[in-house]
Parts: sequence; C-alpha cells; structure tokens
Amino acid sequence: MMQTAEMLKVFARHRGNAIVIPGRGGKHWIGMSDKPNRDLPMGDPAMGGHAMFGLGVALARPQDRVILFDSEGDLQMSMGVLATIADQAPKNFYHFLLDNECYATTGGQPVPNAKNVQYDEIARASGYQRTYAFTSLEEFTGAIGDIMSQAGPVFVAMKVMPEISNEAIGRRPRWQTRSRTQVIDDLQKELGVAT
Ligand SMILES: Cc1ncc(C[n+]2csc(CCOP(=O)(O)OP(=O)(O)O)c2C)c(N)n1
Repeated sequence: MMQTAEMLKVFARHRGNAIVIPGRGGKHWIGMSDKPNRDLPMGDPAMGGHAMFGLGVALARPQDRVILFDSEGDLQMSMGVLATIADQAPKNFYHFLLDNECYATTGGQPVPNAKNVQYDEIARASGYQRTYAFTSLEEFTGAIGDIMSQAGPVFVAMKVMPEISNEAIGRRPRWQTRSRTQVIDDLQKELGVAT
C-alpha cells in the first residue's frame, strides 16, 4: 500500500495542464496543486457520482486532459459507469482509483469483499483498453510517465493506506477553501468559458 499524499506528489510532476478532480484525495492535493483554478475539488459529495462527473467534464472539454481520483467505495455504488466510460471512450480521460479497502471518511467500515475485488480487471472487462494496478509507490512512480503519455481512457487502480476519521464530519477542520460554486466559477474563468 502507498500513502495517498506521496502518490499525489509523484503524480503532480506529470499533471501538466490537466483538469484535476481530486476526489477523496482532495485534502492532500489542495496543498500541492500548482494550478488550483484547474482543479475541481467537490468536497464530500454523494457517493457514486465522481466518475460520472469526471466523464461529463472530459466529454465537455475534449481539448483538455481530465484526471479523476475516484475511490473504491464510490465506484462500488455505481460500477455501471465503467461501461459507459468505455463506451464513450474519451481519449482525454484518466481514471485513477484510490482503493483503501474501507469507507475511511465515515469511520473505516469495510467495503464489500475489499481485499479480493480487482477493479482494474472490472474496468478492462467493461471495455477500458488500458488498465493498471499498483500496490507500491515504487511501481507507480516507474509507470506514471508512460501512463500519462498515452491516450485515455485509462484506469489505474492503486492500493492506498486508509486514513480513517471518526470525528463527526461537522466537527472536522474544513480543508476546502472554496465552495463548489466558486470552484466551478474559477474553472470556467480559467478556461474562458462563458457563464
Ligand atoms: C450516497 C452517500 N451515502 C453515504 C455518504 C457518506 N459517506 C461519505 S464518504 C463515505 C465513504 C467513502 O468511501 P470511499 O469512496 O472508499 O472513500 P474513503 O472515504 O475511503 O476515502 C461515506 C459512506 C455519502 N457521501 N453519499
């Protein structure tokens, strides 16, 4: 397993000008992103929606690369999205999965069959042409350059250490500095898209 923050540090060197949806890695990404106006941190949205949101952004912005950091609890809520993404096959879409084998945000409850589900194989069987699975930061570091230099859609499953929170969500320090509306507004301005 790797630390999400360490993995994101490595990824950051390959981000280029991509739009990044940091998902449940957002609390780490916010301190290391060099292009915050091209980030779409959604905070803690309804589970299951991140991948569809990412697909929508990728289809709307074919000229930009779109990177999504999904999580396995979210993905299990809406596994059918993998077939939809493979069907649409956006060349600019890079689908990363933070698999910590539990629902860390809400106290670490186990995700069904967490140790045995092979998400990269599910993505491949759903039609993704390129899929990867990494358990160590070293392997990930060695492969990320090549992964980002090829067209999407690509799926990259990563085993990450759970960072379990038990404090009531309302009492946790807020890492977001912008509301969702502000985040979308900032990206639209950055891209020169009329609002
Ligand atoms: C539909 C829905 N149900 C429940 C929640 C409460 N909730 C927020 S995060 C979370 C766990 C998410 O698990 P995972 O996607 O694996 O990410 P992790 O928290 O482990 O980083 C839950 C149950 C929610 N946001 N949406």
